[in-house]
Amino acid sequence: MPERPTQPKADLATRFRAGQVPALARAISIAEDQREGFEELLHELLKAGPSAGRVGFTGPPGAGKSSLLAHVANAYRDWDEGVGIVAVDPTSPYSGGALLGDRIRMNDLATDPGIFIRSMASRGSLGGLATTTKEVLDLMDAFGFERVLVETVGVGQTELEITAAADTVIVVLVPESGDAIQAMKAGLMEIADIFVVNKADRPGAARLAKEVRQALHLRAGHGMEDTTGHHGVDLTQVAREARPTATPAIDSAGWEIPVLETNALEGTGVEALMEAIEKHRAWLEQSGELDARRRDRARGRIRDVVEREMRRAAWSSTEVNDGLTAGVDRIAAGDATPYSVARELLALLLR
Ligand SMILES: Nc1nc2c(ncn2[C@@H]2O[C@H](COP(=O)(O)OP(=O)(O)O)[C@@H](O)[C@H]2O)c(=O)[nH]1
Ligand SMILES: [Mg+2]
Repeated sequence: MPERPTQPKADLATRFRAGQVPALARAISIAEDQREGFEELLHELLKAGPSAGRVGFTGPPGAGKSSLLAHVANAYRDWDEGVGIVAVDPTSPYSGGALLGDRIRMNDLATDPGIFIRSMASRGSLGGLATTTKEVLDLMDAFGFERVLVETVGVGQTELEITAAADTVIVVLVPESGDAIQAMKAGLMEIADIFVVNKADRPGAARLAKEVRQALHLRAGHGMEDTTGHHGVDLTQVAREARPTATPAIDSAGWEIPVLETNALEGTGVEALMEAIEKHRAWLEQSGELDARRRDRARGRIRDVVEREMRRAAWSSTEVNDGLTAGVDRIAAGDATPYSVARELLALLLR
């Protein structure tokens, strides 16, 4: 049987740059499976650096993240912008356009070539879900989508880490999800650029919005007294000068966090949400915060890749594996401990 011709990498990169969606899908698969040469490929494809507006949606399960995301995606499509979507929430029914059916044109989303949706498996990712998901976001960005949207369930460290790969983080809460204190405990207050209290049609929405505002004010009041911002500037002073009388919910970089109410079934409040996202984008660019966030992300990514490579280098080395086997015997014989064996193996690796 003739051998199936293998696609040379340069070719994939060329097709990717030409905007061919199958090439994006293939690049994502290669990154997800960490196939031979995937880092070479990522290097090649990600040279241009980030340029998309990245928006993250997080919050408890059932809050309406997918529903809101679909509205936002539709709005961008109306502006004729390309949209990449990454869903880490395994319950998000994006495939097949099932989400809310025709009510918000999710069917259009599933067949629209200006939209690319990828669901990430929440388990069993080879490189760690967070790192791989960030790579998928980067690929969608590099592919040329103007907007890249990501949805995660705001519960664990992994999800929070993924959310931090967005420029604008929207935390979606609902009356059922508990009070503002719970959101603070879950670390959601720290990462939110915009708060949305969804299911505004349900009782308790207005009260929750009020609680969130109060919690933000409290944090702004206490948390900012003696903190300095990212750039060593006393932002308390900056914030005071900018708004001498108000006590707004300003975060440590000087952004006033809006708390919005929406009804994702009806689409109520979605317009205000779009405005808030655009306003945040403009603020990110003007304040230098976008640059600061991208630098932070680059730093994190370098660490991720170094750690992943070190792990791979360690456990793919015959010498290290032999040392591991021998070490287990020596521990069993009472001649060593895991610490002494680990030190020897590290010495082998770092010599
Ligand atoms: N009553 C009401 N239901 C909503 C609203 N937004 C979403 N839902 C419903 O809540 C459920 C969960 O929505 P979904 O977007 O999947 O939430 P996710 O888990 O956060 O992505 C679905 O049945 C939606 O139809 C809303 O504003 N009001
Ligand atoms: Mg969802």
